[in-house]
Amino acid sequence: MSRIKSVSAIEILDSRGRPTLLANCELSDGKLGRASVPSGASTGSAEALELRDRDPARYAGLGCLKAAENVSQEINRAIAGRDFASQEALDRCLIDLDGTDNKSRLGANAILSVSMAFARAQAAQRGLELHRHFADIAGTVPRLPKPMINLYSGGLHAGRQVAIQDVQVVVPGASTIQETLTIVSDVFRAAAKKLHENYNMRLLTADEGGLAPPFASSQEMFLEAVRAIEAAGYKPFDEVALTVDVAASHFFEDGFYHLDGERLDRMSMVNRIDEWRREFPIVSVEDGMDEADWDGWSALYERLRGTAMILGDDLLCTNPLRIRRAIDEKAADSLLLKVNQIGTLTEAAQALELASAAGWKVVVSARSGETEDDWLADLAVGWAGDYIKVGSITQSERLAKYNRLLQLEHYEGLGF
Ligand code: 2PG
Ligand code: MG
Repeated sequence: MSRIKSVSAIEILDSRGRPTLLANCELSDGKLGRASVPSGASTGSAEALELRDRDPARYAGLGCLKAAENVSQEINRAIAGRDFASQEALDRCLIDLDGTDNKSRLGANAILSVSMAFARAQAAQRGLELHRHFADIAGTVPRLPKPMINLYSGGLHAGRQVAIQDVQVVVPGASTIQETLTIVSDVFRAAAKKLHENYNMRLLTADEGGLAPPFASSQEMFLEAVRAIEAAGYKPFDEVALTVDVAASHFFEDGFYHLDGERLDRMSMVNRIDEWRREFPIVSVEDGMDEADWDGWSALYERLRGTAMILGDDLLCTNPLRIRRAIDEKAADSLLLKVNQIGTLTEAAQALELASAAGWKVVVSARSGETEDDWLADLAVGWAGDYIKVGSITQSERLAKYNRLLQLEHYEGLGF
């Protein structure tokens, strides 16, 4: 039993300089939990609602004062002085208090900040490292996830210089996080050097720390990624492979995929992704199709299954109902898990359970707007994610997570 003494929240800034929330949860025995919440840019339309002030006089309307007040006032009044036997008991109470389907009254940012701060406070009360507490919440056995690390960015994360959003690298054969980061750093340096040679650019990075030179096309982005892997001395596919977040919802309009100046119908888009997969060492395709193009997703699944992960982000929004549908319709075979898409740890754990029971792979993911908080690393480890997706290795809000993985590897003796 954990009795809550009080909860409160303040507005802080994320890695894009936009407001987000930091919540504080104090238990009656004096144990404290503090957590901040991330924020996306290429959001799915089925995501829980992030409450913003919409006051144009502050942060162009993106302020979070109202959400902070909801935590410190209404949520605090509802839960202070009460005992909660579990994370689920607390989260159910928050969901009921909000009373909407998409957490739009109190705000998913407000609700998640409390859900996460309470988890930290409970972990402190139990004297457990956070990842162990997360594992107990979901009934999982902790294990290190393989990092999926951002190399190049386009789409909404880099001014749309090409249509697709992220090309990432994975190191299939690495046996530790340390080895993974060493190899990825070699590839990143080789890519940065080429960027200077080919585009006469210095190292400017996109929202998640990826490189974002003015590629002529998405195709060129893949080609340059392969060249960077080779220039760093590694064998594409076997030693360093690619994953892509196509984020197709963000260039789908009027029934067509507007890809780098082309206008593709559903099957042409499926064909194009398949061509990329044949030509380049791509082992995972995220959001290959628009979030509402369920038939397109099923067609992509038919085409790619067994050759690359068919990973749903905007399609699924970490929402158990949408995941159920995707399992039934054979629309995907992997879940991108982002807790703030659904708004509580309990619902995210349900999403995890559903996906795992269907034999899916799970990628625990950060958002493009992050803070220095590192709970995501503990979550990916505690919930035994197959992969963790945090962005590049160049910005501290990303490195906080990679560095936490290194700590868990070294001090907790955890492995893949
Ligand atoms: C995504 C994420 C992270 P955002 O699309 O997978 O890369 O982006 O947080 O902007 O939704
Ligand atoms: Mg995505």
